Amino acid sequence: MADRALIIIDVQNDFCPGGALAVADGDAVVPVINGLSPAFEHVILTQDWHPAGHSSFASSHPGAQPFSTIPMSYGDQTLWPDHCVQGTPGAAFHPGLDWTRAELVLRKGFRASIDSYSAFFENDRRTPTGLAGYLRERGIAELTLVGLATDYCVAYSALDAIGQGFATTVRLDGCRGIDLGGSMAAMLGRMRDAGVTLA
Ligand code: VGL
Ligand code: ZN
Repeated sequence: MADRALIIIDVQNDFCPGGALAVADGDAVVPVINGLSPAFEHVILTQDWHPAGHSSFASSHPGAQPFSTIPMSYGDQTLWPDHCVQGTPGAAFHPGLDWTRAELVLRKGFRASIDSYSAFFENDRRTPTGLAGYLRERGIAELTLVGLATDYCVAYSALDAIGQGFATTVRLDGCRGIDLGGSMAAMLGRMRDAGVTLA
């Protein structure tokens, strides 16, 4: 049987209650993920990791409000409150998350001019992060995704994982969403249609 990996998406303080871009009940995923991870041969984490002044921050665009959308060279980009700034406590993993067994921490969103929701491709949908190659080279074919946020980084990662040929499951009990303008229902539908197993 091919190896299976648990991919833990962005379980960082800024996405948990009290954080800069808090997802409702975000910290509830921590005990669920801690319970799941011992069953996987491979544990991989992603970390949203923006430089100060990142182009996805509303504060970088005079007059723009958080949660509005602006056109960028690579397509529409939602603007967020400043979050997950490199080296800050908000960018650290939730202190209760057990990531002792993690073999890879993949950082994303570190280029100032482009955001990256997916663990596989930046928001231009073309620039790879290297994760697909890493997984293939290590013989990992089955992925289970958990983390924050269901309708952004988890969903875009799951859609790209399927597109890259990985058998992909999202464990919804290990995820929480932002739900901006119906994004939760929309992204659950897109994942289901693409062949992601929603468990
Ligand atoms: C995320 C918005 C901005 C996420 C990251 O982890 O889902 N969402 N940056
Ligand atoms: Zn971000």
